[in-house]
Amino acid sequence: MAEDETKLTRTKRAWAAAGKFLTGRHDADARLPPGQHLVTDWPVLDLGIEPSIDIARYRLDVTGFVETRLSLDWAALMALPQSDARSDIHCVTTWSRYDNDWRGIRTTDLLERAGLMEIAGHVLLHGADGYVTNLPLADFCAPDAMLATHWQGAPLTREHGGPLRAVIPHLYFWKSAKWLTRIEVIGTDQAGFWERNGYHMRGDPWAEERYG
Ligand SMILES: Nc1nc2c(c(=O)[nH]1)N[C@H]1C(S)=C(S)[C@@H](COP(=O)(O)O)O[C@H]1N2
Ligand SMILES: [Mo]
Repeated sequence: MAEDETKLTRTKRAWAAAGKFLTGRHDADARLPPGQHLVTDWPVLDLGIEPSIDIARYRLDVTGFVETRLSLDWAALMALPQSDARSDIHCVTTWSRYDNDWRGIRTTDLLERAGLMEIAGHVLLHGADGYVTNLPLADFCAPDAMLATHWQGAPLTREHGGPLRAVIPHLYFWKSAKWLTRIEVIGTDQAGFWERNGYHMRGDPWAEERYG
């Protein structure tokens, strides 16, 4: 697990306490959520450990409240339906980036293979760097939610979470775990890394759910 107390987390907790970036404006119809500004580049944000993942040894595990636990190697992942989806990125640090073309596996196509138990309610997404983030199953199963392998036609780079990252476009981007290695289906909600450090449990950009 990444160390909980760092300069970065202290800064973010202080921002949370001060309500930094909160504008109080709400317009659910606007494409650009309140308090966001557009960028055309793609900033890199993470805890600073960017694991190098060997595809030959890579596995994606699906554990917890599922009917069948999965441990899929790269070939098994590639044998699942491959889909394309275009979506916008909204980062809690106030940048948004429009029209990202993702290719990968729809979260629903993967979860269909595992089957959900009745008590399943949320997921924890685990990254190979020790990062964890939580989200409701309903958000994880949104129609444009992906386990992405490609961005704008090219394999995801390591810095952006390659070989496989989550993309949950309708929530702030901290919910989109990079270097995804495990999807843990849980019952009641449990806080992930940033959620324990002042960020919101859900993170809807249009409701400005930046801080919890
Ligand atoms: N595994 C992992 N995933 C992560 C993070 C991280 O530190 N580790 N940071 C999150 C945060 S805070 C953001 S804003 C996005 C940034 O993704 P990007 O670097 O591709 O822009 O990744 C999210 N996913
Ligand atoms: Mo972020």
